[in-house]
Amino acid sequence: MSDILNSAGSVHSLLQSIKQGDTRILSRCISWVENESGKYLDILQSLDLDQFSKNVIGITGPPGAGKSTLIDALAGNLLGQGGKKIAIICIDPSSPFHAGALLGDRIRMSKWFTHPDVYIRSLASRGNAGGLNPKVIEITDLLKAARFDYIIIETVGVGQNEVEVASIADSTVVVLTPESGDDIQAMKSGLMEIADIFVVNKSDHPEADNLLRHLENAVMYSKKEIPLVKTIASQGVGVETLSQIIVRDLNSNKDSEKRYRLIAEKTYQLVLQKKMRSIDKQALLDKIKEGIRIENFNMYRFVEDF
Ligand SMILES: Nc1nc2c(ncn2[C@@H]2O[C@H](COP(=O)(O)OP(=O)(O)OP(=O)(O)O)[C@@H](O)[C@H]2O)c(=O)[nH]1
Ligand SMILES: [Mg+2]
Repeated sequence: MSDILNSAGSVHSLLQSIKQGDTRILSRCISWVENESGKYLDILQSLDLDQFSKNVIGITGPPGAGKSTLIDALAGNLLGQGGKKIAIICIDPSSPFHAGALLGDRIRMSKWFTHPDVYIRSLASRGNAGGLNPKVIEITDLLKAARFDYIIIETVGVGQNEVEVASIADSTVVVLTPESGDDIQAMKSGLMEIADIFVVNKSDHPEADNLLRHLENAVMYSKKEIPLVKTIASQGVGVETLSQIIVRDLNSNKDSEKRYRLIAEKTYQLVLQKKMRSIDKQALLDKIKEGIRIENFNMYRFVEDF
């Protein structure tokens, strides 16, 4: 492996290895992307992906809704179809540190960690406020290059992160529980916009039917059709149905306009990242000092000229 990783001009062979399922090389390339080191840019620029293929599943919802438990069961179901390879990305907002993020999900999804057809990668989120990992777009594309049949991304939150994950996922599953009532009220219109599928998990809870009715009502007034699925993730109940609905949603011929918007949104995020990188704070400070020294400094004129 070290030969391929170290020698010059071997981006092609790296990508070949990734395509052939070499997860050690895949992991290394993901780390390069995360750290913007090694051949990361060459690799990304050599990707040859079908922008219209759909296999990215976003699973989002409030903390503790049962997302990981659901993914665990879902992975079992999808693998049961035979011959499928699954990648799971968990984005953990509770810890900005990698080790912490990894440990939490390693415990929850322990049974898949050694499965040859499952690849799990935990990513830290941007910081304590949550949000997606800034490299998740690129990492998802590497996983696509690695020819996973399904790429499942777990993110926490009712709020901004959900909107973000919807811009990466081909099918967004919003997991709610009877416990998350207040959040839903606050987010209703936003949730309708991003959800392709609603899951009412913990439906063993006595209030579950209330939530279901509430959502049914909301969905009736929404512009698009959003399937609702009741699950008890911890017992595997409803998982088969959910799995079928997700696969159907991925295979459906949704309007191509949405595809273009999705690609535009991802490109926008990448452009934003690139622009941010080009801002050198020390240079900014020096320029401000200079500006204040020689003229009547105005921050707004300065920003326009920057
Ligand atoms: N009663 C009940 N408990 C469940 C169900 N699904 C998951 N749980 C439990 O809920 C707790 C949280 O589950 P997780 O799968 O870790 O939830 P999560 O949404 O991934 O949590 P975070 O990643 O921390 O946001 C665990 O103790 C699960 O066993 C369910 O359907 N019914
Ligand atoms: Mg989780």
